[in-house]
Amino acid sequence: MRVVFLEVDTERSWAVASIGPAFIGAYLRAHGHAVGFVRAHLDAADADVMLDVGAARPDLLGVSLTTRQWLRARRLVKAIRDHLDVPVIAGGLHATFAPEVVLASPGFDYVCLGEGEQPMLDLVRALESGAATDRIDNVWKRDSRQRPALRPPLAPLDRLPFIARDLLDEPTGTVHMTTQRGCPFPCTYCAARMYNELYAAGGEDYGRRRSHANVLAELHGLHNSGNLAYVIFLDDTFTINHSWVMEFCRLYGAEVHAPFSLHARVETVNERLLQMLADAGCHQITYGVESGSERVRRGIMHRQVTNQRFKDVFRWTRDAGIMLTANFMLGLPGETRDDLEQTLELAEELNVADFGYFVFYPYPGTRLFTECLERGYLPPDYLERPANHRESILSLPDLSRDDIGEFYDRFTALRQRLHVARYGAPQPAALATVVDAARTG
Ligand code: B12
Ligand code: SF4
Repeated sequence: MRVVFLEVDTERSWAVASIGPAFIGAYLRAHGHAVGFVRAHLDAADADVMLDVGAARPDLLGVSLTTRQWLRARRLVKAIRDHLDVPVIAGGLHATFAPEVVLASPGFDYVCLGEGEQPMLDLVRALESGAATDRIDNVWKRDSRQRPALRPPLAPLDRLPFIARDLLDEPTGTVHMTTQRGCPFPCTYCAARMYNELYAAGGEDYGRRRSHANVLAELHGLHNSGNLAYVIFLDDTFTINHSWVMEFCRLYGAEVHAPFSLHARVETVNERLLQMLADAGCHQITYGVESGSERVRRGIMHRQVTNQRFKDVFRWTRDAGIMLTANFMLGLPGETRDDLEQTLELAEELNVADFGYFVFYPYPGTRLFTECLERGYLPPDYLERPANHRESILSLPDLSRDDIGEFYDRFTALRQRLHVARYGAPQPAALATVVDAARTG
């Protein structure tokens, strides 16, 4: 059977397509199925995407969904299905946490809840053999009333084939890697951690990490194919489990000679670990700061870290010779103008020239989403509105949309100011959007 994944772009600057299909595609190929890829570039008309999908001859069309991708994906799938008789399955975080909404939209036949490799293979096999498709764990068929059971997370992760990089559309030389799945932290705004909660409800632990040997084997393969200049580790928090990270540093430093970047939480690093990462080739780290108000971080975001910790870790990171990026969020429920002043102050004090700042958007499944829904902060048609990070979708009692917009503009001005102070020139527009596309975690 031939499965085609449709990547739905909603921004020009994303250099990489969704990772989920690259894992699933590799798994399907390893089991003898053909896999294709179509990217709906931002400027592409629906009719052209439809033609591209038709030309790719899918027997099954797969779409990976974040909340940001939902509206365009919905429109495209409807247009495709008006002309093409092909079953469609959606997966990813948005499909997992808003499955009823996805299945109620014309053109979507199945939704995959949670991890997708084995469920997708089971669906492909069932479709191929003409077997029933309404009893596959994790796969929710349209019109079947019962929510499917979840199978346990796939373990060990080393069982998975290396990702199908042709489905990632990554720039030559820059490779994207994940070494783990799941994040153990309790941040209330984060959609990624909800997989942990989803599986924990059934008594399963979603957290897993690949072995060093497995990660290194993938990197060696890329090196041998001449395609390894820079590695971007996409793990939510690369620096969990120090003994894993230290052994990684030793092996990577000795065997792989490509600079790399990663995401970390300040609670999970110390001076020694940062120095080891730098010695191994770590070139850049992105930290989520999110708020400069300890009250907001503790009480609303469930992050216990102090402002002083950010200052210390940022100094250690710089001392180790590693470049820094930081992300901030504005406009959470319960936040006030005073809190936002503190966030701006901390951003200035931390003095990071290239930081990301995002207006808070509540993702389905998260604790803050539920709170916004219950308190009536979300408009009733929230899923009909674009999920963007420049304007607030919420009606908050303590902050108006204009307040949030004002602080967003002040963040833009601060970033320009810090950039000019450091580099002597304003940040080019193209670079600004790349920073903007960074994750919010
Ligand atoms: C890498 C990454 C990116 C990359 C690639 C995006 C991607 N979707 O893979 C880039 C840089 C493009 C990116 C951009 C953005 N990202 Co991002 N990103 C991530 C990150 C850190 C890792 C994703 C990953 O590699 N996962 C590993 C794979 C194996 O897991 P997976 O994607 O969940 O896939 C599995 C299942 O979901 C399922 N599955 C997935 N797709 C499909 C499809 C089918 C057909 C099936 C059957 C199953 C299936 O099977 C997969 C394998 O088991 C996640 C955090 C996270 N842990 O998810 C945030 C995350 C996905 N990003 C997020 C956000 C907010 C953004 C941005 C909006 C940032 C911004 N402010 O501009 C943009 C929007 C991206 C978009 N296309 O809409 C949020 C999304 C929240 C939501 N509910 O929508 C996340 C969860 C971060 C967070 N902490 O909240 N991001
Ligand atoms: S924001 Fe980052 S650290 Fe917090 S739960 Fe999400 S992925 Fe984990």
